[in-house]
Amino acid sequence: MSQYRTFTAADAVAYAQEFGGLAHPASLVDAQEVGDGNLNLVFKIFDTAGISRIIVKQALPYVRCVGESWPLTLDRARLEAQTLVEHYQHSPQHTVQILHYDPELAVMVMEDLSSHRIWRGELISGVYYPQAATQLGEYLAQTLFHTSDFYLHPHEKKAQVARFINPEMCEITEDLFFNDPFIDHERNNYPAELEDQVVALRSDDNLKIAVAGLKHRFFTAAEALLHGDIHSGSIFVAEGSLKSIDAEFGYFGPIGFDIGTAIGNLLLNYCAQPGHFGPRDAAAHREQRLQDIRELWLTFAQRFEALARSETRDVALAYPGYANRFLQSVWKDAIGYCGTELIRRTVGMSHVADLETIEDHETRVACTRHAIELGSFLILIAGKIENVEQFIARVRQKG
Ligand code: SR1
Ligand code: MG
Repeated sequence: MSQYRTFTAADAVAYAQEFGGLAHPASLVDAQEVGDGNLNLVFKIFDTAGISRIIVKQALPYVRCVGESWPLTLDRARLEAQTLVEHYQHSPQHTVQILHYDPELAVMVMEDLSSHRIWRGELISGVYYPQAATQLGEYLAQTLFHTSDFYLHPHEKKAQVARFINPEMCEITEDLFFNDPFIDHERNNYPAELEDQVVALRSDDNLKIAVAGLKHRFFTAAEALLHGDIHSGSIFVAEGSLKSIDAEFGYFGPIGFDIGTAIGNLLLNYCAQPGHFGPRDAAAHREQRLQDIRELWLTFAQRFEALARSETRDVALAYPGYANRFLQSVWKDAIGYCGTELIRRTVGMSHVADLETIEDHETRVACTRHAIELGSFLILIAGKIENVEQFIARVRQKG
């Protein structure tokens, strides 16, 4: 019989006292529930001086933003903790530290990141972290390389794939990214003014065939242990520091999915700029986002290739030139998945604050239209964009 119960603030304090690893656990006295994501409870645990010292996160047995009508596996807490522990081993600077987790209670205790801020909020406010994209590229290279067949023994890799089977969370992605926006679905959510554009997506054969290909690879391509939801709301930043959190969608999938999700969220911020700033600042911020995308991809690709040169254990995969060939396929995947992120965040159910917080309705609709157009364009031409400079040129071409 499961011992699961939903935590109160008092439960969270008691749990942090027991499992937070602090020298003086009795100094933890208070908790505040601060979860603003779609799925979970998140408690900040404060000491007697009112300083937040530790985080207690618990999965609810349903999708928080929808309610009990959408039940969801508690096993996602185990998968999240396991993914973050694994990623921490390979990129401790850029992964939140898990101090303890309990699969029965679907709860984990983790380091407090109050000195950091959620990247999405900073991007919306126009606060630039010039090192963040490089650090994200480094995080992705380290975690994805070291959980791939380049590095893991084939037996270990297969055991890891089994340990990270995550069917229910993958199904959410499979539906929200690759199905809903391309059919008439009740979960979809977009302004009435965009009906013509959305109907056009549904009847574009080339687009739907390309999306089917992306979904097929999401089903089958167990290339590495993905974060699985690495958008700017899953990333904490501070000056010179970046930490990934929220890995409940972690599973072994196509590397381009993580890269494309990250780039897609930078492009969503790019599209939203006219809704938050006047023309000069909006243009400057857009240049920053394009520079972020360049840094992210180049850092990822250079670091992955360097790791492949020095640490590949598989004899065939170590053959000179193969890692570079593989990265070309990752790049094409990433462009396609980036396009699906743009479309699912605008046409589908799960939107982003970059666009949603634009106060002027007409501007919000115009920015959303831009994101959908860019998304479908990128999906369609993914195979023809050879490098990041061509990618940036194509983005500029679309306004
Ligand atoms: C039902 S969950 C909707 C979205 O929220 C999460 O953050 C993921 O991005 C998911 O697709
Ligand atoms: Mg999340």
